[in-house]
Amino acid sequence: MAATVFVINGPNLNLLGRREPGIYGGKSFDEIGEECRTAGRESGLNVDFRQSNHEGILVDWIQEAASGAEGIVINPGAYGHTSIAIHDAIRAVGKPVIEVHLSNVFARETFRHHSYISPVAAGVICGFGSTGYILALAALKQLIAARG
Ligand code: CA2
Repeated sequence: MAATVFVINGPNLNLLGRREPGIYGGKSFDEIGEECRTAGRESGLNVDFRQSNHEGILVDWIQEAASGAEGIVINPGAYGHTSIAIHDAIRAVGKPVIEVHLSNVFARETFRHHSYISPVAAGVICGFGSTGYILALAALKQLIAARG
């Protein structure tokens, strides 16, 4: 049976494709979601793709993954740079978590260079646009298999 994984997206990512294509690419949020679901189907993962602008909802979803998913891919958006609450939720979830950013945050403003998520993530992928989500799903699949 396909393992369920959550792909959790933070604030403003619902705007993808509408503005700043030079930084975040031209694909819409829905297009990236469809690509993730397709990649999941092809590799035996059931991808549950979500977005919220609210920190507490993101925390709720990470907690939900403890019983509802085998792993998480998260693009925390700007909350990655600020949120101790998301850091704590990931520490507690007991499932592998991979952090993704569309842009290369290290080639941008210094306030984007620090992440509260990276120290509690199994790995980080940034700078590859929407391909980063597909790479993260492939890596998560391996981490889940290795856990048995
Ligand atoms: O590169 C990424 O994926 C980010 O997580 C995107 C966040 C940013 O705060 C992080 O530093 C890096 C921002 C998402 C905003 O997305 C927009 C998309 C279109 C138009 C405006 C914002």
